[in-house]
Amino acid sequence: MPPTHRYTGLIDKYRDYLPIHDDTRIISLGEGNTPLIRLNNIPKLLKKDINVYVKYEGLNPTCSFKDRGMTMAITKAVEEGSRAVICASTGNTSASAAAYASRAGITAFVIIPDGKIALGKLAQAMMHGCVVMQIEGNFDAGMSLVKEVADHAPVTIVNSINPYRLQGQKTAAFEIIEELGKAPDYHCLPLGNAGNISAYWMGYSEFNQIGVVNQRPKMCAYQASGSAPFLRGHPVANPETIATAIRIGNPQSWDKAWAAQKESQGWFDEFSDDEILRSQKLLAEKEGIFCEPASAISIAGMMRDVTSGKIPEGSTIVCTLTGHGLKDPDTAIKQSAKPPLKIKAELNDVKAAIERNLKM
Ligand code: AN7
Repeated sequence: MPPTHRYTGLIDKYRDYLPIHDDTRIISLGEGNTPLIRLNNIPKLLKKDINVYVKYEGLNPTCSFKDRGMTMAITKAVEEGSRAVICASTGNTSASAAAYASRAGITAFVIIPDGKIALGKLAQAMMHGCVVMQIEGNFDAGMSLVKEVADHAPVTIVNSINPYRLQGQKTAAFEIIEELGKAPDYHCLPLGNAGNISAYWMGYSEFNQIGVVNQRPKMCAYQASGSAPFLRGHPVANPETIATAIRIGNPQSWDKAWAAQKESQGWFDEFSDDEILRSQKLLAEKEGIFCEPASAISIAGMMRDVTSGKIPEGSTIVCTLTGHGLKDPDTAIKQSAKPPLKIKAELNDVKAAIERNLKM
């Protein structure tokens, strides 16, 4: 059999739309090309005639959407001769930076908040052998340190203030348009440091501008109530939420996110930790899709806005699931309604357990 087409990552696929030279050495782990899965059971529960898809970004190489931006940021850092990169992170950026830096053969320094990072993300950063600096402070403190130190040390910042990050991340919008044959009517996503909403808006706008589509979605972005600077209208000093990925009080892409919301005529909203966890569980139980708590806020948002009619019936909606559920096993296990059944290793006990627990 002749070899069929081998997917080699988003830079290779979308090089015509990215600031890449023909001879650029691409640092890739095959990121992008993630599934767009149609939800079946949750729309039925809502009793609404809607087309909802999830963009399952947890299936990227390091299990979050950050890989889309990181392949670009590390590729360009290497091209520009950089030997080291640095980022502040609530977890996923550090996991991705660590992996792509390893791939490139350069050093990654990551600054993470003390004790507030999900276990899977810490495992990734440690496993890839980057230099992990855990600070007595939150993400925002880490972010200011990174911006300061980059003026004094030979390191390239790979947070989303690095413009190549957003360039890579905009390709998620391209993929969605290609799969749907149009832009969705609404795009729901979590909002933290505000890089992703800015990148999606850029991607949708570019394909709209060159005439691939003639419409752009309303951008609907959601924050955790304890960490909701866009709802308060100003930075929040001590952000708190169980969704540690979006525990960010001073978002770096503040103006870009407001522009996306205004130009798209979308909106921001907020959810309690309980609501976030309930939507995470619902998605896992009803659709078989496991995302991390921060990602589930896009489901919470979609459900609230569909139920209220703010998103009308007949709409096509895409929710981005930014990270995989296995990133944060502690939170998943703690909130599971059913702990494992403790039973004897005997046929009758297993049979009885099956009969008691069959779904009707
Ligand atoms: C799963 O890793 O900021 O609004 O340092 O990990 O683009 O920041 C993570 C953010 C949503 C928010 N969902 O996206 C980091 C970091 C997940 C995330 C967001 C993040 P942005």
